[in-house]
Amino acid sequence: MTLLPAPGVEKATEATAWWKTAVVYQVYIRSFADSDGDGVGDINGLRAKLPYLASLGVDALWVNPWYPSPLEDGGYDVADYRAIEPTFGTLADAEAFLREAHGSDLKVLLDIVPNHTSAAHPWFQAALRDEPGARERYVFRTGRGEGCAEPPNNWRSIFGGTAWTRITDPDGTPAEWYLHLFAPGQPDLEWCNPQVRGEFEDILRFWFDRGVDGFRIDVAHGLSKAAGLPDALDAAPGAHHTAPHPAWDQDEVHEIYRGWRKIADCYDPPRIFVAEAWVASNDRLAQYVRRDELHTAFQFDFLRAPWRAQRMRSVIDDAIATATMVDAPSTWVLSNHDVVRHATRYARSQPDHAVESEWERARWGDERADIALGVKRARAAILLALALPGVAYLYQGEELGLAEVEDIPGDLRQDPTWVQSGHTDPGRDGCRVPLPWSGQSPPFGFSPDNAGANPWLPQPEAWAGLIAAAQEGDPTSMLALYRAALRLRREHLTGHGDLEWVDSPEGTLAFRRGGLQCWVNTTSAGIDLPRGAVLLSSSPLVSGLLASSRTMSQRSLPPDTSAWLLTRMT
Ligand code: ISL
Repeated sequence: MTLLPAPGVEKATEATAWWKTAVVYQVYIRSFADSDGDGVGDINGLRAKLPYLASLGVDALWVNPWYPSPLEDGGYDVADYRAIEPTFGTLADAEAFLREAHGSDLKVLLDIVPNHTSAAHPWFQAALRDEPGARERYVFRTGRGEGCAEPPNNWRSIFGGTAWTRITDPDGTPAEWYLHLFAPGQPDLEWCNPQVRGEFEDILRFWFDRGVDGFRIDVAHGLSKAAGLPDALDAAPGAHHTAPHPAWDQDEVHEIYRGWRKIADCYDPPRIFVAEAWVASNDRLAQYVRRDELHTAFQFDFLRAPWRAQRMRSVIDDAIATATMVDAPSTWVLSNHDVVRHATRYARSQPDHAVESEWERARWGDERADIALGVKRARAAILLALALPGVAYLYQGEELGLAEVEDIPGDLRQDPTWVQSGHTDPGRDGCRVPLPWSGQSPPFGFSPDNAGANPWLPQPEAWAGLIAAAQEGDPTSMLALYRAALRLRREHLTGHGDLEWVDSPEGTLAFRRGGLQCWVNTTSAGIDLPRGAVLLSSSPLVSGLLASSRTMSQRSLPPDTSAWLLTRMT
């Protein structure tokens, strides 16, 4: 690869850049495919599935953290940013994977975790030993109250409990507290320290030099904290999704990303970023994707929208307006490794407010899930997401129609949320269960036959009906729907930027992009569709005779169904 002498050369081709219209498939590597039979997914398992991913029709893969890690938080606790977790493989395996993915025309995004390291990282170990300057790379503070026995402020960990842990000096005396916005095994880094900045810029180059096409930035809104670490007005985890909070979304963070952008622009082709930033408003989100900062940022309002046309429409309008303001593409996500799978979110009554996963999980015990309904809506939702302008992210297993696994026994749960919430929130394991590829019983081809270990989370027996191998040959399967939608999106939608709403009855959505119309029915009654060739529908359409004519047939769009129609260009 060559380094360009002058950043900015890429601007000429930016209008058609791949990352503006891509469909990105998220690989949660631990649960994707296990090549060596230890019950944990790995890089060689992923390599073996590249033909599957290429034939699905996606443009890029985002691989969740694969670095050495105690795996206290599924790899988001990184002990070494320039190597591979032995359970997942070797650096040579990673390099082979990058070559092979590129050979299959797939770009690769990695996950960078700059807000915190693992407590096992040599920097934190040096900090515990109180080596000179080592504690300045993290956020250590003296406690409050008598004997400094109270945490330095009222911030809460996202996983539950206080965000501070007190250490003891080598002689056993209680000493300072360190900040961890997530698990105690994930100490927050001090981004005012130039050593921290230099280290991460070097890590970016390490992977860019190996051909990685970009990074998803974990907790991109967390790196800078308000000076003096003041108490939060509302300390509840997640409160900052709707209001300012001194731990999150501070203005100083943008300078960091301006530096990162310069590095990415020095490569040919330029490398790209997508920010995971949970912030209080779209205006705040737009700041992350200004022209000299990051390329894209996840827009989570769509993922949090209930299955209600009016709410979805306003979320879509807001997201597009914000992205347009800063000339960035919108990003559409229905599921990821942190939220309840959408086939399950849509399987219960739909509230009239944004759906947070904690809220969703809290009602598992009270309301039965109608998974058939959830899956029907999930089929309709993907036709909506893939018809929208911008980038779409798919989460592994949604193309098989997997629902959340709600009944994992407590003693097998691994997400720190489960323990840190005092066993009140089951956490995120239910969307991370290893994929079912083939066969009639666990491990469903996830691990080789005669594997020495069970999958790291138990798979439901009922997944026998959802294995990829069976869906391959079934034109009515979820997999077939995804394949068809991805092919038709390439043929009819790439390059048609704007969305234009079309009048449609209450409880439905209809819009035009280029020559295609997308119709979505979230009501419980069928609606008439306009004329035009039906390219694809998420469930079978109903045909009947028009009341006004004995010959002309009228198609009706059933409840919880979407359709793509080919209509005349206007
Ligand atoms: O609101 C939040 C914090 O601002 C959370 O939703 C947070 O953004 C989210 O939990 C961050 O997730 C990412 O970082 C975590 C890891 O556990 C998740 O899996 C990852 O996606 C810590 O690294």
